[in-house]
Amino acid sequence: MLTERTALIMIDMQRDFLEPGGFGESLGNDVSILRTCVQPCQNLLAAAREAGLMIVHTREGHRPDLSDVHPAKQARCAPGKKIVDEWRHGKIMNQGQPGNQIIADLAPLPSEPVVDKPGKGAFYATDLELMLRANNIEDLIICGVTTEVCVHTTVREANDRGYRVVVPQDCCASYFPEYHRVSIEIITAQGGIFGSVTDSKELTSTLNGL
Ligand code: TIU
Repeated sequence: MLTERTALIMIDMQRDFLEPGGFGESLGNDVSILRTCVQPCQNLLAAAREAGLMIVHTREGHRPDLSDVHPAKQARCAPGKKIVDEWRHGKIMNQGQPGNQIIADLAPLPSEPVVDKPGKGAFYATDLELMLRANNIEDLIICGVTTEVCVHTTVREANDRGYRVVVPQDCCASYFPEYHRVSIEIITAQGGIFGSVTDSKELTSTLNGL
């Protein structure tokens, strides 16, 4: 399944979700829980680079003028901690701010595109599909945070667009371990209704053999 037509999509491994003081914590979450997936993501990223896969990073974030924030999304945020409000590390979930940057452990290389996305799915209102089509990509490895929100949404969007999707489960994490477990089960249920599941060890050993 892993070929020159496979791309790795790393979803929203940004400070806003993984470090204290950002969007994830503003929602009342313990962000340290997400650290479990960082080392597996590092291993997978290194193997994907070595194998020459196309690698795309995404970041969830908005324009400082708020012109791309739906009121429905803003309404979910606490007073004083709304999108682009100033908080502990700059403006929350705002493009260009410290919280919007990919964590240092998984910093993109200059050759790796970074897609800024205003929604939960990486295909919504972005040029991700154009990039994948232009590079003849048919198979996607999708991982990152959080499993049940941006990873799941992107997996479903990708499947509807005709991509075969595999999710390395240890390269994903949720603030709610139970939601992570169930999200992975949902993907594998019914014979893999919209994707399949693997782990970083299996993927990296396959990639190392390419
Ligand atoms: N809150 C939560 O679990 N996730 C998000 O808001 N965005 C992503 O999953 N990236």
